[in-house]
This record gives sequence, structure tokens and C-alpha cells, in this order.
Amino acid sequence: MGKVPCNSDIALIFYRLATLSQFLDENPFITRAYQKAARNIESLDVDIKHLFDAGKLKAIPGVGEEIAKGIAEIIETGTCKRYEAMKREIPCDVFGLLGIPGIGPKTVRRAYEQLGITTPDELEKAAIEHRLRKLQGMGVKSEAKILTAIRRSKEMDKRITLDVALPIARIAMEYLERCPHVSNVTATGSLRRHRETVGDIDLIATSDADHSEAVLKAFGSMPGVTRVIKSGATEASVILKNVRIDLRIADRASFGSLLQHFTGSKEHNIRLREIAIRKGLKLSEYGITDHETGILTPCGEEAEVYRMLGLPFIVPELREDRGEIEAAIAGSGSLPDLVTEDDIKGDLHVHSKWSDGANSVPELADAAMGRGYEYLCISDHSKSRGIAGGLSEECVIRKINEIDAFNDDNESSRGFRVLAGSEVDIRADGTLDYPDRILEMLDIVIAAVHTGFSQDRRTMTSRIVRAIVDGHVDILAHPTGRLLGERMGYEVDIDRVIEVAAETGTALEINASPRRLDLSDINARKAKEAGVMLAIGTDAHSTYHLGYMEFGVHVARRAWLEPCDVMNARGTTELLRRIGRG
Ligand code: DGT
Ligand code: CA
Ligand code: CA
Repeated sequence: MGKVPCNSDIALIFYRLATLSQFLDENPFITRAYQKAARNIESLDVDIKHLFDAGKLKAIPGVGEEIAKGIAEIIETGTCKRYEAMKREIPCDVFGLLGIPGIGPKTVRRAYEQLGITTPDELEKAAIEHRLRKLQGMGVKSEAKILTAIRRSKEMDKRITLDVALPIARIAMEYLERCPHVSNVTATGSLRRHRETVGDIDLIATSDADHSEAVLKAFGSMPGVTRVIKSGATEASVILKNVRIDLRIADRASFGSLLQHFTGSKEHNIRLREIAIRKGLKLSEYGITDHETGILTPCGEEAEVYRMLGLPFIVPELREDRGEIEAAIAGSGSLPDLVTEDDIKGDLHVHSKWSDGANSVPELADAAMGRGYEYLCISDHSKSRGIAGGLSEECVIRKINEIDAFNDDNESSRGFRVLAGSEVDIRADGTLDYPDRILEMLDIVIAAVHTGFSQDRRTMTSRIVRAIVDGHVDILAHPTGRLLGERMGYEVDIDRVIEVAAETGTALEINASPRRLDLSDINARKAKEAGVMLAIGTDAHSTYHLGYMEFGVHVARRAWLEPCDVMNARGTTELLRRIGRG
């Protein structure tokens, strides 16, 4: 056994145990226990090994005798017997197969038992050869759907979500910062532009010419590197934790030029080069060359590049050639004054212990106050979401009472208010999962689709439209239902949803969970342009997840949103007025 497993490695094993137990059709209670343990381990803010050493594993919510034993086993041996036994029992790539959108445990089992399919490639082959359609519950249409899904998910697999990429980037950056003769270690590429997912990690740093090769060598021998793709005088590429990292070294004098070049996007840079040419200049990663004199001026600071081209500075999030060049040419007043994390006054989508969250209302409120928020909307699941601890009507009323009492004690003294919300299921027919009486008692109603993902586009669109014209919904959560790298969203006419949201004054969510980021930057921008307000919510299931706000704000920035476009950039009074509770 090589390295000691970290919190996320252990959580992953429990997530997988949950999946396998579902596949084996074990008691759903077991599946849920594994899922809960996985989630709580994932969101611990201490190293689980410290709890293990202190004999305190059972202090983790959702961890009892059995699970604690499992964790100890994983820490000591890297895996656990139960997990290994289950994997032996199931000789097929359940995780790979379940990763394909539209494929559930039942289909995987039938495909395995009846057709001997064990991998996504075999499934693809069976679909191409029209063997899949013969399975029970499968037809020509679903076969074609699966084939499309396999092909799409192969594409998606190549990109990395930010919750995976960022920690890896941090490891590499911290390592480089400790290397002698290195300074200005900076992320560039899509990571600096805060794209929703990244293809690889791009880093740059400065060093003097005498040392850059040694720095790149040291980079190649960083602990955890499994492969050095290339290593030269000024650049190297390695694989760390299955992710490619490109590193470029520059001298201080041309650092700004290199940073600008490697931040991209390629499309943005092409436009800049055209502007340069029209001015008789040539733009490169080394600087700006005057065509006539041949003199190269390296830019130490990135802003100089833009200045020399006669443009105001354009923030990385906007550099996609989606109109930012035109706006910059028109003058800095035409570029948006983007929302920042400092503008955010509260989180509008949080789960507490009342449903499937790990923390109590006071714990979440404390964490929110620690982040400088004025309010927090506790939005637990509604009654139909049994699997996620959805609240009965009676429970919702008790929850509202708890929140009222909390606010009575804290609102005036601490200037903080908990909003009583609910993430209410939109049922298959578009009705909401609580009666009006309950909806009217809540401060904020967030509506969401969690079931019936296979509905066709027309049905799904009218289902969502029906829910939001109902008049009770303040926010539509994760409007497309996508899970990055896992599944495409459901089929929906998002333009129609945006139109109806505008007509009804319903806010659309930017779900900040790095696995969702839904709406996407492009759709959120469309919403803004249609006059729709966006609500950034982390969908936190623990205090740790409140930190996901930064991901949501970056999507908002990439969507050109200003503070006035964001519902939770408003103070409490204004927010309450907006949702009709003022
Ligand atoms: P990704 O990695 O797919 O998420 O997207 P990027 O934008 O990080 O792309 P990547 O890693 O291929 O390159 C990083 C930046 O470096 C890119 O945004 C622009 C610049 N760049 C890379 N290769 C070239 C190239 O061949 N020509 C030009 N003009 N720019 C390049
Ligand atoms: Ca990249
Ligand atoms: Ca790259």
C-alpha cells in the first residue's frame, strides 16, 4: 500500500459501496447509510486520520460502529474487505456503466445478465449492433438514446470538474512556491478564466534563465507525479493524480505577456492579434513587436498588453470572444461591472439536518455569519424526496417554528436572519409537492425537478412552466438538471423557461455546486438579457459546502452579471421585498 488515503479517497469508497449495494438490490437503508457517511466524510474540515488516531471516528455524523470499522480498515489497508468482496461478486464495470446518462442499476443488471455486457464499450457495441433493444424495458428509441449518451459521455470524460482540478492545482502550486529560484507561480488557461470544467491545468512561474531547467526537473519529480510527458528548457508537462499539468517558465520582464498568452482563450487571443496587426504590431507570449522598427517590448504586467493595444483591461472570466472585445473597443464603460464574492449577502440554497444535510440550523447560521452573510435560506427537500429525507407537512411547520425562534433570539442582536425555505419537488405533472397552505408559510420556495428525467422536451418544458406560473415559486433550482461529467441535463427548452421566468418574475438559480454549475454561464447570460434575476445557491449539505459560493460567483461573472442581476447581492430588506415578505 503506497500512500495513506485522504478524506476524499475514503468518501469515494463509501460512495461506491452505496452504488454497489444498490446494484445488488440490498436494503435501501444500507445504500443511504453509505451515501450519508460518504458525504459527511467528504465535508469534514479536519483530516479524518486525526479523528482515527484520537479514536473519535464515531463523532462524524452518520458514522456508527460498522462504518467506523470500515473507515479504520481503509486507513490501515487502503481498502475494505466488504468493498473488495462486492467488487468480486460483480464482475462488471458498474461505475462506468452507471456513469452513462439514462442508465440505471436495473438496465445495468439486465444488460449484464442477459447480454453479458460488462463495460461501456461493450454496451456501445451492443447498441450499434441493435442487440440492446431486445432487452426487457428497452426499445429502438431508448437504444438510440443510450448510444448518443455513451458518445457524449466519452466527450465529457475528457474534462475535469473544478472540485477535482483545484486541489490538484494547489498541490502543484504550493510545491513550486517552495522550490528555490521560483516566484510568481500563477494559474493560467481555463482555470484562470474559471471555466466550468478544465481540460488540463496550466501554470506559469518566473525564474532566471540559469535555473529554469532545474526548476522544471524538480517539477517532474514532485511527489505524486506518475508521468513526465515532456521537460525542456522553458516548459514541462506532467501527470499528477490523472490530471495533466503544463508549466511554463518566463523571466520577470515578460511575465505579463506570458500570463496573457496562456490565459487564453485561444479565440480571445486571435481577436487581440488582429487588433495588434491593424496597429502595426505583433502580439506574442514574449511581448509586443513593432513591425516597422522590429523592436520587441516585453510586458511585465498583463494590463500593459491591453494598454499597448489601446484597450481597457479585460478580466479573465470574460476572455471568450463573446462580445468582450467589442465592449472593450467601445470603452471601459461598456464592459460590465461584474459581481464579486464580496457583493454576496447570503446563500439561498442550503440543506440542514431537517432533511439530508449534515448540520443544524444554528450551525449553518453560525457558519454563514462567519462568512459575513446577512441571511441564509434553509431549503430542505419536500415530502416526496424520501431518499433525501424530504419533510412532511408537519415537519415543515416544526422547522419554520424552529427558525422563527432562532430569529427571535438572533435577528436584532446579530443582524442575521434565517429564511425558512424549501426545495420543493416539481412533480411529473408540474404540480408542486406541497399544498398552497404550506408554500405560503415559507419565506422562499425553490422549485426543482428531481425525477422523471426521461420525459421528452415538450413534456418537461410544460412541466416546469406549469410549476413557475403557479405563483408560489421564487427560484427555479438547477434548471437543466445536468451533472458535470456524469449526465447531461434533461431535455428542456431553456429559452422558453427563461421567457416564462421573465414574465412571472421568477429567479433562476446558478447552482454553485461544482458538479452542477447550473445554469451555465451561457444560459445565465441569456437569462440576464431576458430580464431574469439570478439566484446563486450552493446547495450546501454541510457548512463546508457554503464555500462553493465562489464557483457560483465565477459562473455569474462569466455570464456578465452585475450585482443588480443577482438576487442574493441584495440586502435583507430588499430581498424580502422582492420575494413579497417585506
Ligand atoms: P482547456 O485546457 O481545454 O480547459 O482550455 P485552455 O484554454 O486552458 O486551453 P489550453 O490548455 O490548450 O491552452 C491554454 C492557453 O494557452 C489557451 O487558452 C491559449 C494558449 N494556447 C495554447 N496553445 C496555443 C496555440 O497553439 N496557439 C495559441 N495561439 N494559443 C495557444
Ligand atoms: Ca488548459
Ligand atoms: Ca494546457
